[in-house]
Amino acid sequence: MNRLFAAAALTTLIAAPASAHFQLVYTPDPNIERPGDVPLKLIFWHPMENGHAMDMGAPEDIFAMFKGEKIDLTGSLTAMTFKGADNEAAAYEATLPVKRNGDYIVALTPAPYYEGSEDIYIQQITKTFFNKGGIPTGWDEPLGLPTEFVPLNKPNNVIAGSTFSAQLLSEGAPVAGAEIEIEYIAAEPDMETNAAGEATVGAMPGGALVAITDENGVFTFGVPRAGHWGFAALGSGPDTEHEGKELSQDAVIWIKAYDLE
Ligand SMILES: [Cu+2]
Repeated sequence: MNRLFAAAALTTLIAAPASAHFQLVYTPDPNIERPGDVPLKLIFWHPMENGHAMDMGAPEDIFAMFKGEKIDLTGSLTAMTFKGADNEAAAYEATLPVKRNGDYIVALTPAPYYEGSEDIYIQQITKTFFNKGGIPTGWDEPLGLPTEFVPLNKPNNVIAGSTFSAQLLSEGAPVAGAEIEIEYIAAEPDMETNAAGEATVGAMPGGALVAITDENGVFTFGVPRAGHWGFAALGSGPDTEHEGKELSQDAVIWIKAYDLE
């Protein structure tokens, strides 16, 4: 709660955006038909308002889980510059090699980011789901991350207008009563230019969208629109300190919703 209030208070002072930081692991379509290398854009941004982008440090880890087999993606990391609507920021690219049918669950552990306005570090451990051939193979299994969301609906093809539920875990245990921030990628990044595209929606009045997990650590959100939706739990991870300062170790999950046509 503190961070939401802090963000709102800051807004009145410097007219900074009130919505949330979100770590992206982005590619336009998570549903893959042919084998090949899938480019991923790792961007730390305010995607719902097409707002300020933050400089990422070199990620601590990135891997994909495929049928219980861990594929190290750190060797594919390449620095790039993301051009947001307001500013440019250090970001990264990675490559996901997709060969066989099934779920490829990518987990990114970024370097802790120092947020000067709050005098804290933020580390958003982020899961994004890819699938080849429409064959489900483990999207509903936890990866054993320090904190993570485990989806209760298949995350790579949610129908716009339906609901999405997930369970929040910290060290494998459900987290009840956690605040979940909800975000939409308003201006999808261009894969060639690494620039934010045209915004399709504006920022919401009233600041960040928020849900609360129930006693089993589960939240549900009615997904109103096709596109990329992200969910973040602030401070749900076990690590609370980095370089002598407070660390918010967050869980982030991304899903892709489609219109039923
Ligand atoms: Cu922010």
